[in-house]
Amino acid sequence: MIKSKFIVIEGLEGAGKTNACICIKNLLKKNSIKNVLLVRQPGSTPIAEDIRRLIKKKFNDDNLIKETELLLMYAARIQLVEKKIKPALKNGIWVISDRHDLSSLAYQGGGLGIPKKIIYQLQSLFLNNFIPDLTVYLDVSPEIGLARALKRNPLDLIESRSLFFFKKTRRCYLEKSKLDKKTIIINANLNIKKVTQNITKKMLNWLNKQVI
Ligand code: Z5A
Repeated sequence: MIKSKFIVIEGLEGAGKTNACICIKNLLKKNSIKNVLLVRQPGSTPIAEDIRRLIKKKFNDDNLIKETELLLMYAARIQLVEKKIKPALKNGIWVISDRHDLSSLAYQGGGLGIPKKIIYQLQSLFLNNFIPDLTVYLDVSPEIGLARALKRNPLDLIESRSLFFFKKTRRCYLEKSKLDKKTIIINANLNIKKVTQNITKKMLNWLNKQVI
């Protein structure tokens, strides 16, 4: 049996993270890995879900300043990591997370311009050396991703930001992903069938390399 792993799916909105999570969960199941926990960030514990609602809400008489937004993302993340992710991994359960700390680096760092060294400090203070075993980054252009997201629902607070914000966010995602040996990059501009095929192929390749 392979030791349980922490797999993270990243990308802009409309990249197809929901589809990727399901595809990977099914692939693990086919390969006899049936104990899998799916989580999302921010969220997936009662407190973290409350933080998620707060972050997404539009206030008429107040707005989140970028530093508050970053700290709330981290608060939700630490709650989830400590309460659910680490205990699951310890009990032999694989974890697939829809987003993790790379989202903070890309959105609050790349997009909002908070100095990356501050985000790395938070990462090292609160996550220590807890890093994903694998990150699957779905690279989509903001134009395509936002058009997909808009078809589904009205845009929330973060989704309503400018195209320039999402271009900066994507640039940061790409820079980091290209440098990280534990990240698989998928072209998510393609149709859903092709994207699913590419995820399956690369995931199988990764899975076959995991030692027992
Ligand atoms: N955020 C942050 O700023 N900092 C952080 O540290 C963290 C998060 C952790 C979370 O909201 C927001 O928080 C997010 C980043 C920020 N905000 N923004 N903007 P969320 O969870 O609601 O948003 P999301 O993570 O971006 O989810 P999403 O919009 O649902 O994206 P998705 O899961 O990648 O998309 P999807 O549901 O799989 O697909 C969207 C639609 O596109 C759907 O109808 C699909 O059928 C369709 N789709 C998907 N793939 C394709 C392809 N390949 N072709 C055609 N159509 C497709």
